[in-house]
Amino acid sequence: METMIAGKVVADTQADFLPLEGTDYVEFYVGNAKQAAHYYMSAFGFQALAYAGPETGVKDRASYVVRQNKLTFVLTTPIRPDNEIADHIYTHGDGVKAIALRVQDAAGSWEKTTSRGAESHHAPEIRKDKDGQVVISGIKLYGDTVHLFIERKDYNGAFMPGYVKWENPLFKPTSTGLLYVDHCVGNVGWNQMNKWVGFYEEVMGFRNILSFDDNDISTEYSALMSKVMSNGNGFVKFPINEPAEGKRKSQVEEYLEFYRGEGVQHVAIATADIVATVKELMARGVEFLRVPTTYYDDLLDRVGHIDEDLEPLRELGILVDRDDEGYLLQLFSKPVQDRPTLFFEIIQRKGAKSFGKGNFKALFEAIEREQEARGNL
Ligand code: TYF
Ligand code: FE
Repeated sequence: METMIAGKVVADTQADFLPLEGTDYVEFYVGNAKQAAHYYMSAFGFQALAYAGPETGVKDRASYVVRQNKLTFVLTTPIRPDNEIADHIYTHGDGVKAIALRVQDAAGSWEKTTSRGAESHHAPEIRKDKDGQVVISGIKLYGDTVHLFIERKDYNGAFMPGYVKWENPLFKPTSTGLLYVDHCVGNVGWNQMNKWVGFYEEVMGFRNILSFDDNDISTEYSALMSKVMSNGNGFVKFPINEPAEGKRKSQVEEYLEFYRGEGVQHVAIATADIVATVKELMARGVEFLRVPTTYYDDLLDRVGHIDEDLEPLRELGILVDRDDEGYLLQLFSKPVQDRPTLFFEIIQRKGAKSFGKGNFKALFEAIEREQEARGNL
């Protein structure tokens, strides 16, 4: 069998022992899930989907599930101080707890990964209701983050057993065109990148498709290193960043300090029309990083012909980069909570399978201006 990796045809050395169908959902632990759900609906254009909480027999938490196209977010908050969710938000603030991956066999996925060295989060658990069954298992990732394996072969309910359908016919914000998770990036500690690269290779059967060292990703001041891990079919990609020594504090160090440990740095979300999506997000109050307008002076010399008009890109601050296979457009939000931790990337791929290396310098300088304004550079 042959597989495309970063545009090159390579022979498969082994069959994919952990077939992943994509990201099932991302679960956030937050201080106020009712209000967070409202933010993702009103600002990002998600729809209400399902709810679990005291009214449905769950006594220690409330979870709101929102969905837009193939993108599903679960916003969970503790409603007591003495549980793992409360501890998580006390330490980390709002952030990503779980990246849930869709599989055909949640028990097998757990058995294979734990036998290859993953630490269990929880053994396979069958959840049933009148709409069918879902099997969930989980393994531990960097920091307090986890991967869940979700098997929902014949489940016909709103989300999964334990949740009830949740809707409000009076509040159905229009979509902003967000489609699915393109990639999720983790920030890990000093000298920890290769440990997690090894985890994805050995435990999950992923491959390292791209690497950036501190020479690629270094501004005048701070630095980081990054390796992109991809599963066999390329549906699931996890770049891993670690801080590197620079003149001043790396953005990854700032994250580690405020998140109090390793965790998810950004979730990149695909759109088919980044100009329309970003316009809509901005009009609803989502804040984005801005590069200087000089970025656009020589943009077309750098990336060649693009289908989009330059003017809206300049106006919105959208970044463009090209690789061997095509180009991509991307833009990064400011952190979505008061700690300088999690943010979102909006990405439109037009053939490119890379991550915007040509934008790193302009992007990281924009991030450093924010770090400086926070007094954290
Ligand atoms: O996912 C990526 O690799 C790109 C680039 O702190 C990037 O989005 C890498 C590190 C970072 C911000 C963006
Ligand atoms: Fe990214």
